[in-house]
Order: sequence, then C-alpha cells, then structure tokens
Amino acid sequence: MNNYRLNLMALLFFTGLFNACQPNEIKNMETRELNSNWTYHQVNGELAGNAAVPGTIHTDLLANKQIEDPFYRTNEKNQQWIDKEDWEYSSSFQLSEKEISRQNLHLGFKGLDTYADVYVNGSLVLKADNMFREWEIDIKKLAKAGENQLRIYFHSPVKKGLELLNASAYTYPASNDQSENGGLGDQKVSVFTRKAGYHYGWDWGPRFVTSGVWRPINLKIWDALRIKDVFIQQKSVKKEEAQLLADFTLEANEAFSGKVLLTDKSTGKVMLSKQVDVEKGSNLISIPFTITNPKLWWSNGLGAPNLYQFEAKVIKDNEIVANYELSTGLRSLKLIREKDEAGESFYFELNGVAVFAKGANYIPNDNFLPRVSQADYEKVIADAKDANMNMLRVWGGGIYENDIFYDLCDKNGILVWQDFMFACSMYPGNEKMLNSIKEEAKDNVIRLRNHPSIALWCGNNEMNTAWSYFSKDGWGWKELYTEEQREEIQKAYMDIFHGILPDAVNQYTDGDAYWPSSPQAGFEPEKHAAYDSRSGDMHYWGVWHGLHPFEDFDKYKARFMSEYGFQSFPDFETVKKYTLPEDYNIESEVMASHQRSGIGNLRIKEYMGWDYKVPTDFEKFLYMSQVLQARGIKTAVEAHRRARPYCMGTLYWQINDCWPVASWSSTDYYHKWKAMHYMVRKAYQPVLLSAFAKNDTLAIYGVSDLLVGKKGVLSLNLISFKGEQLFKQEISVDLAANTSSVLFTSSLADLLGKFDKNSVVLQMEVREEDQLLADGKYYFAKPKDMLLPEAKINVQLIEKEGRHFIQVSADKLVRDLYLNFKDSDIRCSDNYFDLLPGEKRTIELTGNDVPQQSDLQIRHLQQISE
Ligand code: BMA
Repeated sequence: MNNYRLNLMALLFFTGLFNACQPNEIKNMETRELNSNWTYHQVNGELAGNAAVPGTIHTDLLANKQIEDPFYRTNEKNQQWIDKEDWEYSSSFQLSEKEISRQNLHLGFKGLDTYADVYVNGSLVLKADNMFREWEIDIKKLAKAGENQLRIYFHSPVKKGLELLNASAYTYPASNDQSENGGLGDQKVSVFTRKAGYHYGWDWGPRFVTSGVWRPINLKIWDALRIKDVFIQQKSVKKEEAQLLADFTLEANEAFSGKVLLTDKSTGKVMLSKQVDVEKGSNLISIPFTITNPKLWWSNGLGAPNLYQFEAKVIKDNEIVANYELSTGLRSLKLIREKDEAGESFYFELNGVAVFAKGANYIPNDNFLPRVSQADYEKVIADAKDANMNMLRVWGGGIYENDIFYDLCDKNGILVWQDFMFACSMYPGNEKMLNSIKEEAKDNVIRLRNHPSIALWCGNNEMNTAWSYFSKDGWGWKELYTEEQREEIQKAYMDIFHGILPDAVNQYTDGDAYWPSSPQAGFEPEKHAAYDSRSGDMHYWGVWHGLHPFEDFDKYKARFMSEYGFQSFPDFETVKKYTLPEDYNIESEVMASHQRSGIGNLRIKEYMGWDYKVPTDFEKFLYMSQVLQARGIKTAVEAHRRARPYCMGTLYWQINDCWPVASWSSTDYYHKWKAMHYMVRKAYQPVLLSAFAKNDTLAIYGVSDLLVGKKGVLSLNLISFKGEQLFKQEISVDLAANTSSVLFTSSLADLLGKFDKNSVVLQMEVREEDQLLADGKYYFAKPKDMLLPEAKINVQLIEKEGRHFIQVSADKLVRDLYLNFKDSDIRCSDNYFDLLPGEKRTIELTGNDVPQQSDLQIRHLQQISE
C-alpha cells in the first residue's frame, strides 16, 4: 500500500469518526443562480441579443452595439425611444429527475424593474409591478425534468405610466420628473409606478426609464423545512450584557420536531439550543439569549465596528435540516427627541454616547444599477470613511440599496439614515398602490433589519414641506387642487407616512426610529415648517436656491442639518470623458445637458463673482467652481459643528453622482475627489479648529468628537503671504470632550495690529504634547480682495519602494493648489490645499498610470484672472 492510499484511508477513517459526533453537511437546501444564458428581444421590432442578468435593457443594447454610450455627449436625447418599447427576456434551466422530485422548488427574484410578466414553461406565474419588491414563486407543479423555459415580458414603464395617468382623475406634482426630455410634454408618470424616482430624471441626473432584471434570480430547492429568516432582536445592549431575542422564521411542509441552534461562527460557541415543534406552514419561533461583555458596534471615530457572525441551524436525527447565516453588530442606538428650552432635540445616541453625525446624502451610483460593481460600493464607502464621516443618508428618490452597501456600512462604522423611496412628489393612494407599498416596506425592512448601521427609517424626502397641507407654506402644489382632491391626496399621504410605513418599522424591527419626512420640525404632520430650526431636521437651501451668502450657514443652524449643498463641475479629466473639444464651454449643448439644474450655471457664476475672480477660460472655470464649492461647504460644516450640542448632525448634499455631470457632489461619477471632498475630510476630523468672526471679534472654537477631554496648547501664528512671521502666541487650552467650546477670542483689530488684512493669514494649531490634534487657517479677507503674491513653486517626483510621491513647496503663500496629471487616472492623497511660505508637503500618487513630470499641471488661485 503506498503512502497516498494510507493517507486517504486515514482521512476517511477520521472523517467518519468526526461525522459520528458532528451533524452531517446540509443536504437539504440548494440555491442555484439563474443568471446565465439570457437573451432579449424587442417585442415590436428587430433588436435582439445576449443579455446580462442582472442587467438593464439600456446596458444590453450598449453591449450589443445597438446603441452608443448613453452618457456620452447628448446621446441621452436620442435614446428616449427605449423606454417606450416592450422587451422580452428568455432563458432556460435544467432540472434532474431527482431535483423535480424534491418537495419544494421556488423561483426567487431579488428585483424586477418593473412591469414584468414572468412565464415558466409557458405559464404566467407572476405579474410584477414594483421594482423594490422581492418575489418568490412556487414552481413545483410547473417544473419538469430536462429543460425549463423562463420568459420575462417587460412592459414599457412609460406606456404603463401613461395608462395610469390617463385613468387618474388628476395629475400629481413631481418636480423632478423630466417628462419633456422623455418626449411626454407635461405628462409626469413617475408617481404611478414604484420605480426609482431618479430614473425619470432629477436635477443632477438624466432620464433613462430603463427595464430589466436588475437583481439576481435564483432557484431554491429543499425538502421538509427551511429557515426563511433569522432576526436578532436587540432588547437591551449594555457594556456588561446584551439581552437578545432570536426570531427564527421556519417554513415546514409538515409538522416537524427538531432542534434549533444558534452559534457564534467566529468562536464556534453555541449561543442557544432548543428543541422545538413546528406546524405545517410558516412558524415564528422566538428564543431569548444573552451575551456577557459583548463587543459593541461603534460608528467611525468612536470605536471599532465589531460584528458578530451567527449561524442558525435546525437539526433532526443528527442531520442539519436547514441553516442560515447572518451578521450583525450589537449596539444600543436611539434617536433622542427630547423637549428642551429651544424646542426638541434631534440626535442619535449610540451605546449611551451622543453622536454628532458627520456625513452626506447618498444617491444611486449609476443610472444603470446592475453595473455598479462591488469595487464601486467599496470605493464610495471608503471615501465616506476616509473623509471622517459616520453617517450617510440613503435618499428617497433612489433605491433601497443592495445588501453590500449596508454590509460595508456595518464594517466601516457608517450609520445609515434610510429613507423610504418617496421624493419630491405626491403619490396616489388607491388600494393597489397602498398594498404594493405595504409589501415593499415589509420586504425591505425585513431584509435590512439586522444591520447595526441602520439608525433611522424616514418616510420621504421633502414631501411634507412641499405639500404643507396645514399651512400657507409649501411649493404651491396644494393650490392646484380642488378641496376634495386635496383631501384625497392628504389622506394618501397620511395612510402611507403615518400609517403603513411606521407600522412596518414597528412590526418588523426591534424599535428602530421612524421619522415621517425629511425635513420636518416635529413628528406630527402639522410640523412641516421648512426653516424651523428649533426642532427636527432641516434642509437648508437658502444658500444656492435662495441666493443667501455662504456666511448665512451660520444663521440657519438646526437641530440636525440633513441637507444643504452647493454645485461644482467635475474636473477637466472627467469632462473630457463625455465631451469633444468643441463642447468646452459651460453653455454648450453638451455641457448644458450634463447640468440638470436649470439655475446651476447662473448660481455658480453669481456666487463665484461675490468671492472670487470669475475666469473666462473653460478649464480654469471648472477648477474655480470646485474651489468655490469647497469654500461654501467648509463654511457650513464648521458652522454646524461649532453649534453642537444644539445642532447634532450635518449631512451635505451629496457624496456621489450617477453619471458624469455638474452637481452638488463631492466625488464624481468616476469616484474622483473634488476639492470639496478633500476639504470635508479635514472639516470632519475628530478635532476641528474653527475661527469665526462676528462684528469685530474673532472666536476660535475647538470642536471635539473625542470622548475624552484634552489639555493642549493652541498656537496662533500670523504670517504674511510673503512669509514674514508677524505675531505668535501660545495658549494653554482645555479641549472639552464631545462638544464645542470657545478656546480664544480677540478683537480683529488687536489681532491684525498694523498689518494689512488682505496680505496675512492666521495659522492655528492645537497640540497635546507632540501630537497635533488639529490645525487650520483663517483669512481676514475675501479671496478676490487678497493681495496674493507671485510664488515660486518647487515640485519633485519621488519613487520609493514602488510607491510614487510628489513633494511641493513654495517661497510664498499659494492658495488652493491643485495638482493634476493630464490624461491619467492618477489620484493625489491630498489636493486643493494652501501652501504656506516655506512649507513642504509630500503627497502620495496612486493609480494605474506612472506619474510623469511632463504631464503635471499645477493650478492655483494666483493664476486666476477675469
Ligand atoms: C434636495 C434633494 C434633491 C435635490 C437636491 C438639489 O432637496 O432632496 O431633491 O437633488 O435638493 O436640488
């Protein structure tokens, strides 16, 4: 006998022994993906080809070279016919005799967009009508051994929408539905269909009302019993002990007795084990358990986002009949709304700690969702984390995101403010619609409820403010209706946002917070005052829409700022990807079609003129728009953070883009950081030094999100732009924990002395011993009034152990220095910064291209002239 056979026998022997004491591997549940071998064809036309599942009709047409890139130049315009067609998708799958003899065969659709008739072997098994729902169909009776046909007929969502619109007694407001661009005149059909609102266009997005199997399809095969769902209810979570309740949803073919087990996968420890008897059908079995000294889940900046991996099993006769895996984090997370002198607080408390929420609003990453890759999701969440964020708001005009989004938020300590998918419109409230919404809420709340990152469920975006049923305010919508119609629309609003949705949150979660509409000045629907800063959350659009100056960010501080923003253009490298040189003018047809805010260009120019010189050169204008945006949002973030604990959150609009466009985003469609994202990273650091001048006094605030107080030294250094040190002061300061405090005040006149405010900068630093806690700069004049000297900039490219760096220094102050490597994908670890005279910075360069000195382009404020 050779060694190989000996080893094999030993292996078999030991495996046998092992099996005698351990339950066997699961034989029961088989899940098979049905995402391959799909084709599509145009129902009333010639177009056909191989299809991707998950996918969309637009991306299939693109892959088959039947249309051009929808995002290039103005291609969107001539692709509006696609959403007026019906499309059919077909595939087949094999089943063995053995498989069809199994007790259960279910076809699962994670998402169908949207009006989809599904046929199995020629029989209609489903008429789907809600993109946000999951569907599962019993195909046991229809399935056969050998080949099985699967066919999905997608009705044009636009034609379906028009049918519903025509059948409706009146139209509904939908301010961002770009019906004209879709060739529909003023017929706004989006509100009739449970489909991502932004597919119909938005003020940062094109109109592509696509169709397709947008999430995976699978086939589930099992016998006696399956674990459909496990929910770990967190009854009480404290440092010493977590009291939990595991809810097992078991589906049995017949009455069944067996053992339910929950193990901690990382330690193998059995958390609970119980003999249960279940009945035929669906059974909810709740079993309490505790974990002593749990590893708590913390948000980014406060601690480690510890997660638990659990595995549930049902065991009978030493066989694992069914299993289910899940991940969760243990934490106590509450929305604290308590009456106080001003009104009512609005903040999140995580494990007993008041969290100042720092983050952004988040929109879908593409118009064609299935092509958003895992790497894209990882990048967006990494960008949030790297910018010191701890919260993202999944905004209501997009989608309930894919599981991976929440997995990444869990892993990276990013709290999620989750809107339900309703935005800037009013929706019909007929029975069919309400039932559909009820099922949609159930599907998504159940799917997402184990994620520790979910902090809040919010009913909708801006509907209550816009509609303002109880007051004269609003966006002029209710005035368009008769008394009776108005009552009907209001009833639908109440049914959904004060009925169905909070009921779903109450019924399916362990007490998650619900907030009816963002913004809202109180829970009751009457509290829709848009700029009431005493209670609730606020969307402050006085800056931008209302033409308020950036300085007004300090006047409108709410309890929680859930939206505010300012636009910029993406950088020239990104613009080049969707334009030709002849388009290089912000008013050109192509650039205008990649700017969806009607007032966008005007606003950018107007604000720029207030603070900066407005360049006529195209590339310089793009650069300046980013510098301007960064300045605006810095002003806002600092004002909100200084105002803690009155204000306890700041989420700017918006972190990402769904196509290459001029928008309020801080990272563009290609995940390239704009000036604002670099700035936000600094403004969101755990400790912030923020200088703020009012009347004649300058106050320097120390804002700390750290949970321990710090004793430090604040150094103030007044420097001329040319490099003379004019004045220096060091002060011992107490930086209080988790709050904002004034560290220093002075009259501006005293600080400046005889020096010209247009030629000096105040450099601020706070250190604890050798550790720099924060630094910052304060300028005394508007950028356009500053006497910026001509500076000599030195740059040097360095390669060290395969990594690339650039070292920059200058003899005089350089403002808003932007380093770019032309026609490359090189990213700079820092950019758009001010360089003090004599300061040297080393910046890492990453990307696929090797940085070349000859490609380096340097921009800074001194170069900008009108
Ligand atoms: C907010 C959002 C979006 C919009 C943005 C910019 O109100 O809720 O509807 O894209 O403003 O206008």
